[in-house]
Amino acid sequence: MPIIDLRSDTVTQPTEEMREAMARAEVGDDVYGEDPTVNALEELAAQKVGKERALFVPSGTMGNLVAVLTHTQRGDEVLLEAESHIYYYEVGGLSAVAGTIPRLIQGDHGWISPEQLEAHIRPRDLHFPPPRLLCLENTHNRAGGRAFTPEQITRTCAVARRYGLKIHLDGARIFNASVALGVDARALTRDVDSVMFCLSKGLSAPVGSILAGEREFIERARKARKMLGGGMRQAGVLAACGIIALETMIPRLAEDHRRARMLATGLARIPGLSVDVEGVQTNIVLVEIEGPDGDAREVVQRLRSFGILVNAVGKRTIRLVTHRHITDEDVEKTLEAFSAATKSL
Ligand code: TLP
Repeated sequence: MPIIDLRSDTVTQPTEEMREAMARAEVGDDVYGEDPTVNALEELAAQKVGKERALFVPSGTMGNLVAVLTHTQRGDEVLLEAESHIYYYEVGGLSAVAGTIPRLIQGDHGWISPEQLEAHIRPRDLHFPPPRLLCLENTHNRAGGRAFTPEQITRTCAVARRYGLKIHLDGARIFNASVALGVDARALTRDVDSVMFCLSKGLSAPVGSILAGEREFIERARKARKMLGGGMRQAGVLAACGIIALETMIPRLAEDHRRARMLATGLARIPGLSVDVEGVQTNIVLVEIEGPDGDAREVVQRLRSFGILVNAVGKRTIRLVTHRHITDEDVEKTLEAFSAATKSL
């Protein structure tokens, strides 16, 4: 049975062009700064998000952790959205490794307004941990891929600046936001000190993420990456794919967004399911199982028997993520399978 894998855009396979580039890549020892392909990727990546320098890291999780480690000291307070990936899915690294204390802000569909931020910043006081860093997320994973505009970002960041906070952006899917909003990624990163984005999600590179920021920040981040064991050697074989990802794979994200909308529209028509269709702005769809016995895990299991892979992200919530391997026909088949799987609920 053919499998339709909507669990994540992380499942994308490298393209043929990437595989060829891997074979050809000129490499060196990147811990000595001598891998020309890594250096080329870092230069291109920094330019794409309008920062002085960039650092190639093995994963988004490590990129975010390196950022927290570099911006903070032990005992500092990090303000972040209650459903943010850094808090929810990164094994508590900001506390366990960086020794910081998270202060959660329940945002509006993943976004922290200037007023909310201001209400959560406590005055300097002997008793309080010093507030040091604000983390934002765009697009916001658990909010269903919501994309936040340059204006929203500028307003919230202005409050952070007023209180002397550093700002890190978890932009794992920043190019999805850029394509969906029709703005250059630089407009989404100009107000932040550092940004992490992933090459290995919708952009189809097999491995790797980027952390970008000012020169001095990236120099210190390089040391933090080394401490975490993320100093890689002939990483140019991976960086070669990252270059192709950034040069060729961004515009096609619009197709993933169109298919996510198709999915959302179709799912919303199925009795027993509810979807905020207008809220589907990028490549993530959240669908709620209604009814007293609605159980997302049960539906996930039933869908699996039709060859459809999706994730439960809440008791009643299923997440579907579109990507390069999902076709219009796959969307149709997925809708049919959902109809069948939810009939007897
Ligand atoms: N997200 C993964 C899972 O961890 C949930 C996914 O399938 O969506 N920030 C954001 C906003 C992310 O969505 C992810 C990955 C990361 C960071 C971490 O990236 P990796 O997986 O490279 O460590």
